Amino acid sequence: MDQLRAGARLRILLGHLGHPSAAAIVAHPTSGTSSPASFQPQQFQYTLDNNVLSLEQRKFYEKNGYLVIKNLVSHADIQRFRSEFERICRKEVRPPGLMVMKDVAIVKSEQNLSEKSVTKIQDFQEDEELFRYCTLPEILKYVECFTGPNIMAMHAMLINKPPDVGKKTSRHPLHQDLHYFPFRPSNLIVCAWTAMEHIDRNNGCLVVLPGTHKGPLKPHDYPQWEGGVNIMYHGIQDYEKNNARVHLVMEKGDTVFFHPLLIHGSGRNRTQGFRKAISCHYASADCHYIDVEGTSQENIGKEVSRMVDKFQGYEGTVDLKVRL
Ligand SMILES: O=C(O)CCC(=O)C(=O)O
Repeated sequence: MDQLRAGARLRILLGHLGHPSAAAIVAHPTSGTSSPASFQPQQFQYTLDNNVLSLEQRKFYEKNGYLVIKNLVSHADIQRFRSEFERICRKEVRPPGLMVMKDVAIVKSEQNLSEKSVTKIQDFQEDEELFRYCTLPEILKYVECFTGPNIMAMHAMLINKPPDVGKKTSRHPLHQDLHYFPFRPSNLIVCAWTAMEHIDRNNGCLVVLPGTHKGPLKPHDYPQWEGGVNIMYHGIQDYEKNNARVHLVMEKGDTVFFHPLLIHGSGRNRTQGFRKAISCHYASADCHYIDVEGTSQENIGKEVSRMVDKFQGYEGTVDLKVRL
C-alpha cells in the first residue's frame, strides 16, 4: 500500500492481484443481487460485477454516469478533515507538494492564508490525515466497482467554496474531469466527492448533466465570464443546452461517484458559509498515460507546466502526467 511512483502521486491503494492490502475490500453485498439469471453482463460497460452495487445501482450509473451513496463517510472523519484543513490554513502544517488555490475575487482583499482566502487545496497525498480520505475502506469499496481491485489515487482535493462576493467567481463552470487527466481508458477512472456539510443550490451544490459520460471529451477553455474565473477552472461551451440538469442536494457524509466524462460543475455560494467538500479521483492500475500534445488537452497540459514552474520553483519542467 501507499507506493509512491516516481515522485508522483500514484498510490496503489489496494495491493496487487492476489495480495490485497489492509485497505482491500472483498465483496460487500448491498440490497438486491448483482447478477440475476436474466441479467446480461455485456450490457454494462461502466460498472463491474463485484457484488457491491445492486443491479439497480449499476443500471443507474450506466445510464446517468453518477451514483450517490447516502451517509457513507462518518461525521467524525469529516471533522478530522475539517480540522486538518484549518491547520493548513493556519500554516501549522504544510505538506510537501500541496497546492493552495485562492479565489480570484478575494485574493486581493484576503492576502493572508486563511479559511477565507483558500478556495481549494489539492495534491494532499503527503498529508497523512487528509489522505486518509482516499484510503477509507467505505469509499474504496465503491471505487472498486468502477476501477476493479487495483486502484491508484490520482488527484485529491478539498474544496472550500467561499461566499460569493457578487462577481459569481464561486461558480465552477461545466466541465469534464477527463480534460485534466492524461491517462486512459476513461471507464476505469472514477471520482469520489463527499459533502462535508449539507449542500444545496444555496451554497453551490454539484450540478450534473446525466448521461453525458457517454459522449466524447469536449474542448475546454476559460469561460468568458464577467468578474473573472478561477485559475484552471476551464469549462465547455459546446454542450447540449437542452440536456436535463440535476442539482445534487447532499447531506454531510453523502458521497457521489462519477465518471470523468460526466459534464458537471457547481453553482454560486449565496450563503455566508464556506461550502466544503473533499474528493479523490481514482484510476485502475491498468490505465496508461497518453501524450496530450496535439489533443484538446494540450492547453491544460501547458498551463499546468507553466503554473507549477512559477509557483513551486521546480527546476525541471513538470507536465500534466506528474502534476495531476
Ligand atoms: O466542488 C465543486 O464545487 C466542484 C468541484 C469540481 O467539479 C472539480 O473540482 O472538478
